[in-house]
Amino acid sequence: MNQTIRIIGVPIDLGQHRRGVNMGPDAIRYAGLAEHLARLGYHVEDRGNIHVPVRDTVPEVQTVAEIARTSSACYDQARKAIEDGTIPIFLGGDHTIAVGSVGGVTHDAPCGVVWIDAHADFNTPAISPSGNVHGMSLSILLGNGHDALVCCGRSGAKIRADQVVLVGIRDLDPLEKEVLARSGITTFTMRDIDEMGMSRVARETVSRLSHLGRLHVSLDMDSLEPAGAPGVGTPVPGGLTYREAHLLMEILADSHLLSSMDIVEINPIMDTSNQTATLAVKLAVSLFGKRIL
Ligand code: B3U
Ligand code: MN
Ligand code: MN
Repeated sequence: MNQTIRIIGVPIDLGQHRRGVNMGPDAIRYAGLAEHLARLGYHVEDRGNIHVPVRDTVPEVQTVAEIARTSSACYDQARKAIEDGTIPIFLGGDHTIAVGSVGGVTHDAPCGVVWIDAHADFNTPAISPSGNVHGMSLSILLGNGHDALVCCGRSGAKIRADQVVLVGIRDLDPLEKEVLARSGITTFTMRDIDEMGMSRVARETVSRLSHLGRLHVSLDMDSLEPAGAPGVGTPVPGGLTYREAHLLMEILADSHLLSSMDIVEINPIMDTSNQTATLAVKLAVSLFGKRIL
């Protein structure tokens, strides 16, 4: 029987201040995600979007509570998707969606998390210069941050430091850098990728996580070089090339351990001709097994 991929949209833009990232799920659908995955032989079901309030209707003081509410709905859907034996793909929205997606997919069993991002998203309210929650998601998943978010779905940490590998980082805040260095998380910065090459970085990523039996890929599109992926809220120069990103996906695919994915931070307002969502779809197709030969 064909495997089922379940698409779940989470149009949240409450984790940061730029408008537009709420349109990410439709931009990715418009770029043909379901059709391309179906062509690979998957049964694809689109569950539509989780309800997220329009940001203009949310007073600043309510922001964390509304992110928590969305995260909790996302957690339930993620848990159900795994229980149902499907491979969920969560379409952001900003990176706060990972609080619910990674939380929910690890409800019954741990999994390895490959966090591909220009940023580490390892701030806490005490150290974040911006206060933006999308810069705190990974820290929340490790049990540190706003209580309402740390307690999403089930209380406390959802993953341990040795269950995450960060790939592509190049823009960290000063205190975030210190906390990350002490955390024990395996990191591959852009410098590491330049020096080691993506092939080695990707293979080491798999070898550090494969004992967990399955992998969640959390793909922040700002990990890519902005020239090829301009449609993101916070572009950072010096990112992954088209070829490096594809090679990473292909080597992750070779592990046959992929069980879920996030595609986040696409901002169609900043994009031209939907090229960032189109690239995201191509990367998902590489991740879910399209082989050249
Ligand atoms: N580290 C900064 C910037 C940032 C994090 N994630 C994104 N941008 N996308 C912050 O606001 O925490
Ligand atoms: Mn991120
Ligand atoms: Mn980022």
